[in-house]
Amino acid sequence: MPKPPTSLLLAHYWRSSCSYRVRIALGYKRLAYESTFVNILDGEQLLPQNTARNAIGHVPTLTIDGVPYGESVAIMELLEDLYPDPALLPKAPRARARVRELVETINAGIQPLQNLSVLDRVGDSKTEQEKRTAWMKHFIARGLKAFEALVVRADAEPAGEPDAGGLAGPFAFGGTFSMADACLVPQVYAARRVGVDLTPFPRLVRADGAACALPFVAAAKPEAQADAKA
Ligand SMILES: N[C@@H](CCC(=O)N[C@@H](CS)C(=O)NCC(=O)O)C(=O)O
Repeated sequence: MPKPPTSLLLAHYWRSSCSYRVRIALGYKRLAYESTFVNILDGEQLLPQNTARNAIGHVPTLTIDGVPYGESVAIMELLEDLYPDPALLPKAPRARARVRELVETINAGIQPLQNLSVLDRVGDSKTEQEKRTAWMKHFIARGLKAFEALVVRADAEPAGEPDAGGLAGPFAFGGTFSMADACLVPQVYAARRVGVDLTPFPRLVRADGAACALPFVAAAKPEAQADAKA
């Protein structure tokens, strides 16, 4: 078992879904960390102190013993490599690919499209909020529909098959919490905020409920963060 790092500093924002993923992963791995907050509504992500650690000007960044790492999935993969137990990914290569497929359905297929810098191109934040919301709802529902289909397909695989999720849940990929859940919970939170109808996605709602009942997931939720606004 590798030694815990001397220091972990997370630059994050309470309502950033990518920050929320990393908070969940850190909690799952039982790693304590310090926080520095970056208010992305005030544009703090573009200030030199943030771009010095995160070249594109995003949150989150995890600084490990003074060395910054950006991109939430790369951060979770790094934590997995450094601290493999408890695991965020299954060991079997094909099951591992299935979890990564779920992760990327959100990370590549939804989240970039709901980003502030993208929404600002869709419509003005003061005068065209409806247009922005409609855009987000469309792309979130499209991605969650795919996520639901992938989870249902994995549930249906006979146990022991390489792609089987096994046990039909309750989590996104079988009976064990994984990186797919660390991505799903923040995405469902964002979906609810913008009013996406989740009734077509019962399996995904069940996985979200199972994950949110875990104490480390509850501790990572936006409202539990020190920079949360009412
Ligand atoms: N792929 C990156 C995306 C990071 C990202 O888009 N962060 C958002 C918050 S979830 C952000 O900083 N947005 C600020 C902006 O769009 O200016 C990751 O997974 O960390």
